[in-house]
Amino acid sequence: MRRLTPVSWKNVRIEGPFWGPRQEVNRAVTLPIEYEQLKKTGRLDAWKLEWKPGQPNPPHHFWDSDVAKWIEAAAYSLATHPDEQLSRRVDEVIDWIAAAQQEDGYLNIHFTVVEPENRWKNLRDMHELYCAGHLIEAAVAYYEATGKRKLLDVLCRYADHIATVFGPGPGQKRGYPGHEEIELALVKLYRVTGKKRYLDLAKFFIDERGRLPHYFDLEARERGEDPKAFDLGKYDYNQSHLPVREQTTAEGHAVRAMYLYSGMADVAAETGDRELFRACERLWENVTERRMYITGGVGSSANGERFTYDYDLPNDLAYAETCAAIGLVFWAQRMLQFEGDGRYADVLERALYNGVLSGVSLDGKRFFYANPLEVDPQAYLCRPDLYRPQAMAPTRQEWFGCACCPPNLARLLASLGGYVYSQGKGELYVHLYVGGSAEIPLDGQVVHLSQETRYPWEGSVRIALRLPSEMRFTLALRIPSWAEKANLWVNGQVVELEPLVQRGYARVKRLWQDGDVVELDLPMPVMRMEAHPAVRDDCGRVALQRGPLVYCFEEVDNGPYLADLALSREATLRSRYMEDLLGGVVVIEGTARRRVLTGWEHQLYRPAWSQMREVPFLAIPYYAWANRDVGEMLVWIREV
Ligand code: FUB
Ligand code: ZN
Repeated sequence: MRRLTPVSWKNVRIEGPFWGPRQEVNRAVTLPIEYEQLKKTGRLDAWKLEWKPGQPNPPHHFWDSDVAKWIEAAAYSLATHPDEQLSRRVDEVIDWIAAAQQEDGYLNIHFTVVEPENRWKNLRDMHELYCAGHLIEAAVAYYEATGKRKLLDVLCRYADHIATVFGPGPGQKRGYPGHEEIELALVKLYRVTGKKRYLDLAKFFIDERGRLPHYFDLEARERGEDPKAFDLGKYDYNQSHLPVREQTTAEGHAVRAMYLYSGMADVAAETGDRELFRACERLWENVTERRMYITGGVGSSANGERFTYDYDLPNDLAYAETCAAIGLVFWAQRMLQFEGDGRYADVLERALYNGVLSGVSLDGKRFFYANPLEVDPQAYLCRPDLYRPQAMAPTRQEWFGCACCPPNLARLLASLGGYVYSQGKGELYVHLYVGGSAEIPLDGQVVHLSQETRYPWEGSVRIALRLPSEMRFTLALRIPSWAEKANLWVNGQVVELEPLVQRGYARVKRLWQDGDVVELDLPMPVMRMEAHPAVRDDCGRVALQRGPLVYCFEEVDNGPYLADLALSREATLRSRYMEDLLGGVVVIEGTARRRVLTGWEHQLYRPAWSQMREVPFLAIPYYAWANRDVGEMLVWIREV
């Protein structure tokens, strides 16, 4: 049922001018910083299980996951950039993790030292299966990157233990995680070990969710609690309000939803379950057609970090957690493999270049948790009732009490190579235009492919093929939905593109020769984007987009009161590469209108007589905002 397989991150080297330096900053700056934070906050030492009741800083119930994500990120990085110190650090942490495993295979810091009597008693809130999932992902990645089995063996034992506790058999619990994650992790474990019991367990967790009698009610009663006292609302918070196949709208906590849908797509792919895949498609349509920001951010509300209702996409109160945009990338990548349908790659790219990348500063040292599309720093300072402290700060933070986003970013950036290509029978797909090279197994041979490009600043891409012998296959090149009038050349000869494009890819089928060169040009004019009229916060406004990048206005370039800026429909919009700005970015310039600021002393309101004046404006890529002075920021600008 799934036609394509992603080419592993191990086989892809990223070297181009945009992502190359970012991966290097991730490796050389972000990973060491995160290690220090994990150490400083007690997350690493916690594995030694030395904490005793009464001592300060008890290990939190999902600290395990922060460390696991860091190991996973380190693994991807080590696969392409050997690093002695990093490797030693990871091995040491793995030794602690292995030593923390209990006799029966159980492995969780909090429930070993803080409340051992409560193991598996509160799946709804306590993240045991979530932590297990992240540890499994780390183990699989580290094994694949280095060939070292220690962590993998530990996690296989733990997964085997979990498979004895949960399942449909007599004496087993028919539970499932309150925070999804383990489902997709178990599919990875199945793929690397070939052991079907892991796939069966993933499927079990997915199919049990939302069934009646409701497991979270049963376990709450067993704890002596009233299930109705659950303070996060109804069970749509954790997507257990209905069996997953009956769900048609994305509800609840956005990160949980993204991980669940990713796991559903994985299980559908492995089992050929069309009904489950159709459920994914319906949810996809709901998210991307009604509940997603133009940046690929999802989860509009800080209250429950969750989805709300169709077209509710406030800009200033947007939560759009970095982890949720990352989760959307995971899900999109999985959906893309079924049919090679470019609409999934379009969303993947939108989220990656905007809602994900905004999560980390250019120097790799600071992080956003929430990713709003409009900011007035004063509002954050004075309205703690509306803006969640730290998580919604208008400046990136060094770390968070709840530190899910920084290591999530690190693992996505380090594994980016795994999102660029897919291969299927007689088909090689290029989803993302990223400079570098790849060794791609195809029909029993290895295709060596290299990409040269300045994407996303320029839309021209040169792809060179090195083949062991001539090979017939289809090279499917993504034509992003924003790209009109693309041009294609093979060995310098123009190829008519239109007849080749299906579902967002130009499918070039031929007998390829060693040394063949393909050139693609994707013109990148500045586009004014509008939102569906039901998105009330964007009515009468436009957002600027060029290529995959969404742009924003910052106070440091445009002065204060950004909401007063208005763009006329006729305004000429020019783009220009500025090497010295923000590490080198293409900016968008032009003139906008704003009111003349005279005569306002001692007045709050007056009859409308203000003159408008033309002012130059400068917009920068959204991902790069908040890397200079603290100030206002705006994505959707008024249109006149
Ligand atoms: O609950 C674990 C993680 O912390 C979630 O994925 C994030 O949304 C944050 O709540
Ligand atoms: Zn997060």
